Amino acid sequence: MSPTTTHLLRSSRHLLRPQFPSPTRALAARSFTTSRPHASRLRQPGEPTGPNEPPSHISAPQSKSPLKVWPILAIFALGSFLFKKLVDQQKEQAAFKPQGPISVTMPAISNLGATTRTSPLWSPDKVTVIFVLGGPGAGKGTQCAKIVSDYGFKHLSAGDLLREEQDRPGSEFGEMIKTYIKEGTIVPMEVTVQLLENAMKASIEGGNEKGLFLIDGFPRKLDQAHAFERTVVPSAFTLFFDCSEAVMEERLLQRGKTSGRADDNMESIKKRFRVFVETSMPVVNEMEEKGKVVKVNAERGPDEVYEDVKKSFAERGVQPI
Ligand code: UP5
Ligand code: MG
Repeated sequence: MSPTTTHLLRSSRHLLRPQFPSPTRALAARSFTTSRPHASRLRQPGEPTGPNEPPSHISAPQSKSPLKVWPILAIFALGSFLFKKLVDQQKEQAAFKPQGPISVTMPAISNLGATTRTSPLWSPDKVTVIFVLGGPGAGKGTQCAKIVSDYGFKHLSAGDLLREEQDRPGSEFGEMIKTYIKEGTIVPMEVTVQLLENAMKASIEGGNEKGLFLIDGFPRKLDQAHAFERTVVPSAFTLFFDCSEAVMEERLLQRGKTSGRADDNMESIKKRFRVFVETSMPVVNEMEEKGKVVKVNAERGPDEVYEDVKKSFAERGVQPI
């Protein structure tokens, strides 16, 4: 028990003990002894209990005895003490309240370095980036796999990197990424740009000396496009796979039977389509205005689509290895 508690308990015990002034103490003692002889028979209603007590129908004069004040003071003191303890306890609990998901993740995101630079990490002479865009299920991943084997590019899918980070044990972004992907919305760009930069560095250090990258499913929002080109490297151009929603929906539902992807279901697919039109198409449009878009019809079979890809690469001066 703390010294304060001990002290308070001691004072409350002191408060509870009746401290009669001596004449009152004598009176109380006398009342007790003088009422004893009457205790042997039943008192009649209204009969005084002792010689000093008036009958009950005569109202007693207001007592000024401290006997009635001390218990009230004692209760008040104890009450204040308990109230103070309760307030202190609540203050303590508030101080150690665990932080919610937003206050935990957001400062960490704002501390990510990639998007805070004022100039690009690499020059486009040293590192070649081709953005690969298209609606969900347009065939970006399928075509990238073909390009890699013929052209020697390193394929980095922003979606795959996010899913890897989501599943990485101990990731502070895992839960957040999971929610964004399920809802088909765009993960805050600081996370995605940082993941891409890390993967590009690792690839260059691991032997991708030419620095050739296909960045698939990115940028899907204007802020991502601007941040990446400002702080990582300006892109060479964007390869855009043009496909109708009906075709994409059929492909995704088919893939959903075995993919295990949390967003390959009708509800998520609809949301992804909407986000693509509202958020990602403005990126394609802006790139097009700059003359940096290569559009390919993606509604045909994979090989036919790839033939067109090869032609457009040749037109842009990109040669197979
Ligand atoms: N298929 C492919 N081509 C075909 C063809 N020509 N004919 C017939 N079938 C074809 O293909 C999809 C399916 O279609 C496959 O079964 C394939 O065999 C068949 P795929 O090549 O996988 O298409 P792809 O365009 O890559 O579809 P994907 O579903 O991967 O596209 P999304 O853009 O939706 O997915 P991504 O992984 O890029 O992103 C997922 C989520 O991550 C986003 O919704 C978002 O929440 C998040 N995200 C961000 O937040 N930020 C980012 O920067 C990126 C992603
Ligand atoms: Mg893909």
